[in-house]
Amino acid sequence: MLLKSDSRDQEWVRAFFEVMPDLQVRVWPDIGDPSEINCALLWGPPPGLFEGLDSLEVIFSIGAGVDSLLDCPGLPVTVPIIRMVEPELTAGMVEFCLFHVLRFHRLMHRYQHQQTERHWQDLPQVPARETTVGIMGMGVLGTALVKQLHSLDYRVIGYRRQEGGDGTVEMFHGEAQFEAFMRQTTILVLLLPATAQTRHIINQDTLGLLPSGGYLINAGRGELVDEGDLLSALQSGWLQGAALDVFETEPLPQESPLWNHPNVFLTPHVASITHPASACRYIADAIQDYRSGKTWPYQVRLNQGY
Ligand code: NDP
Ligand code: OXD
Repeated sequence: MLLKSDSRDQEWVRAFFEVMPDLQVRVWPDIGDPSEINCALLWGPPPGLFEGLDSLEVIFSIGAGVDSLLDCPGLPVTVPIIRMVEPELTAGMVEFCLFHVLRFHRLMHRYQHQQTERHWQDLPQVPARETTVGIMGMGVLGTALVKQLHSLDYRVIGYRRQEGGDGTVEMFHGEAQFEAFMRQTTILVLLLPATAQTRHIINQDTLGLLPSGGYLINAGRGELVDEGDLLSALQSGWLQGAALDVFETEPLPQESPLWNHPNVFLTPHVASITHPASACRYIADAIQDYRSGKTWPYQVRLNQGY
């Protein structure tokens, strides 16, 4: 196993040892003979990493998102790429989104300003069932979030490319239903991957479809949102607030006006992280299943915008 990690090399090596004690883990860049390597677990691979990996059979992504992997020059396109799906990563993302949904719905951002000004004024308490949370990106993370939002009685709607869904949530699909989805959404949650189709999917025009006074939570990727358009929508008051974990440029540049906006809450791409212990169990199970004839789980569909 070739490991190029997210700066937690030793934690990953220990986790692999617990789950697959016989596995030889070679930590980038000290990888020995590249032709002996048949699996890789990667986050942000540098150009040149794939050189000489002639026996590579599968690539696991440390992250749920595979955009940085797909952008890496020399990526072997015939080798299966497997997305990370593990319970702690999912739980962390659900917590992050839930926290911000509750913050906005219960107007905590406004009470926070009142506290700064030492002046209280009661604000309306709108029942959760009268607040519509719209989720774009109804995959592993979006679907897990729906369950928790429902348990708190929120009205949840979802948007995807094609018709489908498990029937637990009202779904909108395709370009034709996008406007209807946006017009009904009070709190928009982005859990989409960064692809050619999703770049700047949130812009002046699409923000204009939200009802006035809405909110945005972006935990997907920075590329999804045109930050200039987002700022205009916040400054005009069309959007009342935003919680952003991901940005067009990361780390967020010092000069970005987002830092100082009173109703914008920023975190440095930490909405959720992959936990090595459960991730290694996922990888071990996937390898074992594959060897016994099953297909790889969560394989990236390169030709479908994945
Ligand atoms: P999935 O692949 O399971 O879900 C993504 C969903 O997005 C798919 O179900 C797909 O649905 C939908 N989708 C893709 N393109 C479009 C489009 N053009 N329009 C509408 N829907 C689209 O991924 P995960 O749920 O596991 O993760 C989602 C993203 O969250 C990751 O790609 C990553 O960018 C981000 N992430 C961020 C983290 C952070 O810390 N900030 C941590 C983990 C993940 P369909 O095919 O039905 O259209
Ligand atoms: C991921 C991430 O994609 O942390 O998992 O961004």
